[in-house]
Amino acid sequence: MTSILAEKSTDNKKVLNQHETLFHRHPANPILTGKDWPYSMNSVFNAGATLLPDGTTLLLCRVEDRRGLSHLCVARSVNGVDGWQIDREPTLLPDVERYPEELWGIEDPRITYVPELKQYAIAYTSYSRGGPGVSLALTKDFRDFERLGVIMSPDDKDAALLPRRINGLWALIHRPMTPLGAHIWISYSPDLRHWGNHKLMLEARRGAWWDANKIGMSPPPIETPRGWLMIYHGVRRTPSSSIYRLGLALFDLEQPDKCLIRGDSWMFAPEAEYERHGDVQDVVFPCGYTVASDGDTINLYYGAADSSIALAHGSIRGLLTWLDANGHSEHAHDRRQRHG
Ligand code: BMA
Repeated sequence: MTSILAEKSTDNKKVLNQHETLFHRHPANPILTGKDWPYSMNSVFNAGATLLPDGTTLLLCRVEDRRGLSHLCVARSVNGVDGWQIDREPTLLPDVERYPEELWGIEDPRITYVPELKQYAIAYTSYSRGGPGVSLALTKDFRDFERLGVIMSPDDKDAALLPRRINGLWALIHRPMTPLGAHIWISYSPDLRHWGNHKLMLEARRGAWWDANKIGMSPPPIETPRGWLMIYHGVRRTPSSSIYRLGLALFDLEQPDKCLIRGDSWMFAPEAEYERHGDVQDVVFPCGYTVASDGDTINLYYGAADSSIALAHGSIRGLLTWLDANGHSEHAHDRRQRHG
């Protein structure tokens, strides 16, 4: 990990306002744009990601058409960087006849491989007349999909299934909007269809914080020996627009609503031109990652300014070390919120 300012200083001395670079942007960024697409569309962004058994990287990309409605399209690459084979036609289109909640499109898929089912579970946003809700689909091959329909009614999004049951129940992380704000919740189900036992997992902070008022899980959480490591986005509203930045939090493995540590500052933010300017300015929005064979290197795929897909790599160990140095237990945070 390098410190940007330490790099610049001649004697390499640590300076006070240094910050660490946890994710390094790939020099080929953005790695996928609308120009790469084999059919007419507006933009491509916010892709779910997974590694197939043969090592191929698969991205399930959100493609927005020229009406403004989104569908999903698969892109495959041997090295996860270039040489993308993009499906010639949309892979998963809204099916409004049977799933009217998909009326205004399907967006922002998060992929989880579920060993017990030997299938991939895709949690995605279905944009209904009543607002965005969470839908679930299962697939073995990203060609045929079994839809389970809406599992969290609007207004709810930013969802992913955990890869295994917790105490016998499936667990879904999601972000319902409530009158108290946009916070991250976790819910449980015996059968992936009926959901309950809803628990608040992580609250948006308040006031001037970078993650005040509106947060959401970004890619599915990363399972580490120390807990579920979550990359989440915080939305800072400014007088002119919003800034989507990324932070980190760690949750108990067997009781995932229990937050162990939450980072104070953001750790990744729009800086590059393709992140700052596009259809929606100042957005970095990862929906997926792959982990390299060393078990530590994480390749984060993120939508940039709602206009392209970019890649950055980091180290899972590095993220945990940063969290130890730059985070607090939620207990301490609650105390500060009350008194601060
Ligand atoms: C969020 C989601 C994302 C989008 C982001 C910025 O609410 O809808 O799909 O990338 O806004 O527009």
